[in-house]
Parts: sequence; structure tokens; C-alpha cells
Amino acid sequence: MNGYGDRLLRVDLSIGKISKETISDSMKSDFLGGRGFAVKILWDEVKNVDPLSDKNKLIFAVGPLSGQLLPSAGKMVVASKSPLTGGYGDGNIGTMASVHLKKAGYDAVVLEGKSPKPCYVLIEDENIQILDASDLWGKNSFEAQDLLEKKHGKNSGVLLIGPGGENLIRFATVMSQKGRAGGRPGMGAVMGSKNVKALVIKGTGNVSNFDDARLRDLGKKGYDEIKGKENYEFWMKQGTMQAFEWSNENGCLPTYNFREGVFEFSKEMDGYVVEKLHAGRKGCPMCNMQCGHIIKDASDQQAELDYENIGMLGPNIGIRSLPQAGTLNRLADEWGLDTISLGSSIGFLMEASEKGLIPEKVPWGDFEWAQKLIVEIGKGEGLGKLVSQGVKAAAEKIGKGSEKWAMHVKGLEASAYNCHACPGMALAFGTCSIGAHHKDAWIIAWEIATDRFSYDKRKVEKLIEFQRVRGGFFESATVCRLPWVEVSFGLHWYPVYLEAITGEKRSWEDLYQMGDRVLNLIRAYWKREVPSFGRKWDYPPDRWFEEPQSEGKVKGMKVDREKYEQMLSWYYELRGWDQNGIPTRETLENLGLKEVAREIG
Ligand code: PTT
Ligand code: SF4
Repeated sequence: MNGYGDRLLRVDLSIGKISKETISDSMKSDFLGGRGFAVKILWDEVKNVDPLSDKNKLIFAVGPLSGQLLPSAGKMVVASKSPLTGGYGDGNIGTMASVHLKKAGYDAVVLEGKSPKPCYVLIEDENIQILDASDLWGKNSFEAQDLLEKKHGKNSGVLLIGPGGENLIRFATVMSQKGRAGGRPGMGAVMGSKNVKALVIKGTGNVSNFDDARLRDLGKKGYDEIKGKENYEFWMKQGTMQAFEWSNENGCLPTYNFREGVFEFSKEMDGYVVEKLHAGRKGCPMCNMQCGHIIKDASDQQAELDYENIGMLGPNIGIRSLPQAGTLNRLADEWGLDTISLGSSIGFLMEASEKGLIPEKVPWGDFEWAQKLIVEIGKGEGLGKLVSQGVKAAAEKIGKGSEKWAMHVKGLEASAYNCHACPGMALAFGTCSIGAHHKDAWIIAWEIATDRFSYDKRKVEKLIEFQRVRGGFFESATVCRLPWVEVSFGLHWYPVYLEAITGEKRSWEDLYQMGDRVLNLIRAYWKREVPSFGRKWDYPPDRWFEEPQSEGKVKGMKVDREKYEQMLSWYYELRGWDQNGIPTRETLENLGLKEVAREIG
């Protein structure tokens, strides 16, 4: 089919076997690419295995839009059975590797087995090699990136892990280009468990599109439209850090382990401070909205900032200086650890210390402790060991009520939005397909702008609409959603792009259905892999139900449990799931997933 390489590259690391397989037409039309391909492969091939064993598989997948000369199209999905949650896990990373994989003519790479010694995989069009990585093992992700670029060229696509991944830390991510990170639920640990330090991809071919000239023209129009958007200029100044002030004003900034939603020092680290300290900008390929804002950090090195990173490694642990939070962000990148889970883990330890549940004195906002803890977590040593499997596991170990403020859903730590007074966002975290991430539905902005405190059915319907577009379409197409989210780039462009690429007309109606197929298959995967999976897995942390915020304009508020239950029940109804949250046979069959229905039935 036009727009695809039509091939899957399989690398069996145990025996060094390389094979190239054809991707079927039905796979492409039913699952589109990226996340859709990843979950289909996991469903078919990864059943009831230990995520860190050689039986698990690590998938890198692009979609028809990835790597094309289109707005923000340099993205790639990295997915696996998650060692952090035990269910489906993925992330969406912006990287030159996406462009190169496309040019090399592959839509997906599946790494399976386990290499007997540290290695990296080199993909140069048809030439695939498994090479020795003993000189790279142990290096941080910046050093290893430099070494690989020196060897294979500055522009090659590099996906790699830091020592966190090597040490199997359950929230280690895959890194790229010194500041892109993907696969929050431990995709870096899966890569480490296979003894793979990196993938280096160099493609030189051309993607065969249905109408290249039209695609070029449409792409140019898209880039021009983005540049002309009202919020474009402001976005270029602050990027995702523009959310910092907004979040604080609305009482949603994660503060002191999500206890509060406003931070007394927020003015010292918001987007305007980024503007003042601005020392450069970076981003993903194919993008004219480059959102990686660089500042000199507290150790006088360059750090690339994002709202989530600064929210979680700033107010959430009481750090009040942007350069200091920048240093923690950079350390996380070097070690290849997810900043969100890291910030949650450090916040958890600080709260545990305050409550006397651990002997160590770890004060809020202590920069020295925070740095020490990142290194200890990356090594899985000292106090860091307690949280190196995530806060859910840590709370299970120390008990004494800490489960209530271990801020996760399904084992994945919540991203940087405090939901005491945002029931819709609480439900978005509760029902996101990988755990508490805003990826599938960032309903919070819509919720605050419309009917913030309601628990009505319209909100649940809106949530599902977001999940279809974000978790279904953007993850499978595989392109960045930020042009649409941040500068209101029209959704109508995407079916038009798809048509110029594949030659096939697809309506949004049809793409919604594809999205539902992907999300239902993910849900079925959870059900199959996690024996106790069901309704009880779809709740945000107790803290948001039980302890009201004590400051800011939503002071005194918390999520109403009964009303949350009602929203969750509506959610299941609208999705065609039973009241335990499992897709019904009818729902699965309507989506063409008959075999799946039989297996989980
Ligand atoms: C994403 C999650 C996010 S979401 C952030 S900041 W964000 C954190 N970034 C990390 C980082 O940096 N270093 C690190 N060591 N860990 C990090 N963990 C966190 O990971 C990211 C952007 C961002 S920045 C967002 S919202 C959007 N996410 C998209 C998405 O999920 N899908 C999609 N189709 N488009 C998206 N566009 C935006 O991409 P995960 P990236 Mg990311 C330094 O990876 O696992 O999906 O988690 O990939 O290239 O860094 O782009 O305010
Ligand atoms: Fe990458 Fe940011 Fe551009 Fe999206 S907006 S493609 S995350 S640089």
C-alpha cells in the first residue's frame, strides 16, 4: 500500500537471526500504524510472559504519516508489555530514527529474545547488523549518543537507553537526541533486559506515496497555516511551559506530591522565566513548532525543559528554582529515566520521610537529596531502590496508608495535573490505556474552560472523543498532536494527508472506528495479561478523593467518589464494556475482533 514500507523487520537477538516480513493490507487498514501495529503484534505474539524476560518483545513502529514532510511528523511509537504495570505500555518519541526507518522501508522493528552480550542494532536500508556495544554499556545516554553519532554520522537516527534501562529500572525510557524520551512504562528497561544499548537507523530510500506533488503542496500549506496561528508566537516563546502559569492559577500544578495544586514559588519557574533564561531551542524532525526550550541549568550545562518535567521535578518535590529543576531534568535524561515517574517517586519519598515512615530525613525542596536520589534510583541502590519499581510497589512495601498517596493508576505514575477539582481529568487518568498519563485525553483544558465541576455524561462523551482522536488516531498515524492541541491546527488536514499518502479516502468516522479498535484491543490485552484486571484498576489515587486541597481557588475541593462511580459506569456503557470494564463480545465483534472476544470471553 502507498505510504508504507510494507515490511516488518524482526531481530531475534538470542540467535542473531534477522528476518523481513510483509505487513498485510488488513493490518494497515484496520490498525493504521504505530500504536495500532504495536498492540496487534503484542496481542498475537506476547502472551503471559514476564516483561523483563527474553520472551517479551520490544516494538518500534511508525505510521503512514510519520517521517513525511508534514507538520510535526517525526514521531515513532515504542511499545512492549510493561515491566512497570504488567499491561500494555508505550510512548511516542520524536526522533530522526522515525524518518530513517521510513526511508529504510520498514514500518516496524520487533526486537525479540536476548542478546548474550551488550549489543546495538544497526539498520542501514537492507543491511542489518547486531554489533558489539561493550564500549557503550554503562555510558549515559548523552555520551552514548555522541559516540554513536561519531561512528555512524551526525544525522543518523539513534534510539538508546541510559544506565537506568541497563539496570532494569521499571520506569526507564528509550531516549533520543539528548532530550527526547519515549515509553514511560519502562520501555527502556525492556531494551536493557535484552542487552540492547541502541538502535542506529540510516535509511536512504524514498517513501512511495500516492501523490507526492500534492502531498508536498498540502504539507507546505499546513506549515504555513501553523505559522499564521494566533498562539504560534507565544508557543515559540514558551512551548509546553506555557501551561505552568495556567496550571498554578487553576490549582492543578502538582505540588508536594500532589497534595496541593498551587505552588508559592511558581513565579520563579514559569514560562516567563524560561523566556528570560532562554538559551536555545530543540525539537523533533519535520516540526516548525520546536518545543524543547533550552536553558543553562544549575550546573551550567544545557537542559531541555518541558512542562511535565518541570512540574514533577519542581513543585511536586518542592524545588523552587528553574535551573535546579533543569539539572534534575538533565540528569533524568542522562540516566534515561522517566521524569514523571521520577518526580512522583522522589515526592513519595519526601512525604514518607515527613511522615516518619522511612528513617532518612529527605526534606521537601532539597536539591542535593534530589540529585542523589536520581543517581540511586538509576542504580537501583540505597534509598532509591525502594522506588525503582515505581510508587505502587514502594507503597506496597512500606504500607501504613502510603497507598493512598502513591500517585499512580495501574502502576503508572500520574503526569503533572492535580485533579482534586478536575473530575473529568481524574477519569481520563483512570481510563488511559497505559496508566495515569494525559496522552490519551488531556480533557483538563476543555473541562476548566467549560463546566469544570460537573460530573455529567457530556463530559464522559467528550473524554471518549478525545481518546479516539489522541489515543487512537494520533498514536497510530503516528504524528505529534501538539499542532492541533496547542495552536488549533485543523483536524480536517489529517484525512486529506492520508489520502495523498495512501490514495484512500478515510473519514473521521472511519478513523474513530479504527481508534476504537486499537483502544479495545489494548483493553483486551490488559484483561488477558493481568488476572485481576477490571473496574478496580480504573480509579485515580485516593488522595484526590479523600484529602481536599488547602490552598488556591479550588481550596477545599476533592473528587466525589460516588459521582466518579457514576461517570465510570457511563464511560463503560458508552464504550460498550460491561460494568467490570471489560469489552463485551458484541463490542469486540463489531470492531472485527471476533478472535479476541473468544480469547477473553
Ligand atoms: C511523554 C512524557 C512527557 S509528555 C514528557 S514532557 W510532555 C516527559 N518528557 C520526558 C523527558 O523529556 N525526559 C525524560 N527523561 N522523561 C520524560 N518523560 C515524560 O514523557 C514529547 C512531546 C510532549 S512533551 C508531549 S506532552 C506530547 N506527547 C505526545 C504523545 O504522547 N503522542 C503524540 N502523538 N504526540 C505527542 N506530542 C508531544 O510530544 P512518552 P518526546 Mg514523549 C526530555 O514519550 O512516553 O509518550 O511520554 O516523546 O519526543 O520527548 O516528545 O509536556
Ligand atoms: Fe516534537 Fe514539540 Fe514539534 Fe511535537 S511540537 S513534533 S514534540 S518539537
